[in-house]
Amino acid sequence: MNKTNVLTMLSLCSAGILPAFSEQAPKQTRPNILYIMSDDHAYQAISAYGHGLNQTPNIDRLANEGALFTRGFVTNSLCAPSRSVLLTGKFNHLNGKIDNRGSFDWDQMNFPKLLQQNGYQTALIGKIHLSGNPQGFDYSNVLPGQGNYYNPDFIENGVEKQYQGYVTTLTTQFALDWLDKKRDKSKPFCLMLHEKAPHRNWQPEEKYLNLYEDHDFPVPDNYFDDYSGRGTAAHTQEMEIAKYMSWGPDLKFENDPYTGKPTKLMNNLKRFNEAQLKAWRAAYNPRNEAFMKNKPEGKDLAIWKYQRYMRDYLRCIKSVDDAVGEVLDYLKANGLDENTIVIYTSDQGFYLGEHGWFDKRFMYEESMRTPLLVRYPKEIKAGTVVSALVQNLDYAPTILDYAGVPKPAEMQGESFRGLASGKDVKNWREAIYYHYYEYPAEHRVKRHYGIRTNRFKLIHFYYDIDEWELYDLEKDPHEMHSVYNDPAYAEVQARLHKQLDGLREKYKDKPGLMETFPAKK
Ligand code: SGN
Ligand code: CA
Repeated sequence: MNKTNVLTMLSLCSAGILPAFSEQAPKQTRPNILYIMSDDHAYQAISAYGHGLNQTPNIDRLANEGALFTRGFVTNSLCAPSRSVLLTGKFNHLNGKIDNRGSFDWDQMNFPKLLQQNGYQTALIGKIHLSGNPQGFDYSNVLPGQGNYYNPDFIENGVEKQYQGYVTTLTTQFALDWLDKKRDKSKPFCLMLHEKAPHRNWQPEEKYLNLYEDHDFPVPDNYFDDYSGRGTAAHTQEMEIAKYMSWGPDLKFENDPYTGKPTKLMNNLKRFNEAQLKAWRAAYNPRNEAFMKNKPEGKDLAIWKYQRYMRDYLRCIKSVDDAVGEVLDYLKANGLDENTIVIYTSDQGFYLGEHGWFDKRFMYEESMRTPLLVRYPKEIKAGTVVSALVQNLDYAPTILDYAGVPKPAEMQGESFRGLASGKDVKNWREAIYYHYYEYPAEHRVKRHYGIRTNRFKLIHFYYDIDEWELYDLEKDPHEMHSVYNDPAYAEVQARLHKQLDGLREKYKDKPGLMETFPAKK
């Protein structure tokens, strides 16, 4: 190749038109990527984050041997929108998937497509919750919609089939099977392993049905929050454990303890085989009978519900943690652990009783934040802690960066590769942008957008209200008291408004743009 040809090749590579690396390039220069994401896994329920609720020794391995991000956030705390941001590196107002309803445009650019074009083998296994056939994957085996915990259907490369077994175990098995037998081992891989658990309504694996039964979890200090100090949105949500958990699928009663009528739990249990049903009833029936004998009331009942929720939720996480251990062991046993970047995250955070809530959606901390742990021994020192503001918007650019593939101009996130390897990254962002749209809908969390800096959070609730909230996270980490219009914060407020306008402009989220996606009543 002469000099001009080399230069042409280089410029075509950097424009993303030609593969960034030729097929002959030494394989070890291109790392594998194992992206593990669970559904609704709160950072409070990962022991590496230090909340002391439960133990997740396998997920913790990623933090002990790699980096733990303490300020990882999503741009919209809901499943399908979060996944669309992950794939495209673009905010929802530009990738079109603003809420869980409506279709997703798979024809648009996504990072697995770019990896594929650059010689990677790609696979998507587990929950994706985006309608249509996944694009960008050499292999896909996904749950339809939300999927089921027991004996679920999977759609393998477009063909749907029911499998016997527990969803977390099956998803992990399919992932190991692809790694071991189905992929082209001459190419680097990007495997997206998406666990359904611990999504509502928290059906534990048979072997964990009794785990934590004798353990009482600490009740958050603001469990009996009365929402004073905040605006309409916090008062009108439908996320309170005490009020909105169903006796059937959520709290596991086959008959309503007050009316005696059959609950909807049986709909869920229809997929169970006899042995599974037997194990399930052996676990829940005696507990439910004990409840019937001594029905708690008022605050005691609210705490009882919290305990049942936490036990089931954390049981589901136990299986997820096992799964992470299995894949990490596989990488190690097969000599893949040094050259594979392992990422663990969730599609958003979750309330574990804070403000009395379950679910997510709000820009308040527990749902806007999400766990993020990254292991890559070649670049990331064991025990690294990153406190810079990062978002799921950054995942696609980061993965492309590690793979040596140029980031397309339309991607809005930034690579956090430098932060993970402990570099002092100059000019890293000082604020992040959030926008939630799914209203009116289940849980009735009003539409809102806002900005979060290291210390402050400014939120605008809109659509059928027009209210602002401002939090000083240093003085009020649990967001109990909005200081919007408090004269002591006048300067901060003005600055945040300006910064928010700047972010909306930077990310091209124009006032009124969301009206192009009319809310369904
Ligand atoms: C289901 C749940 C909701 C949850 C949404 C979205 N209800 O509808 O509690 O908010 O999913 O979750 S359930 O009774 O059917 O479980 S998401 O993670 O997919 O966005
Ligand atoms: Ca989710």
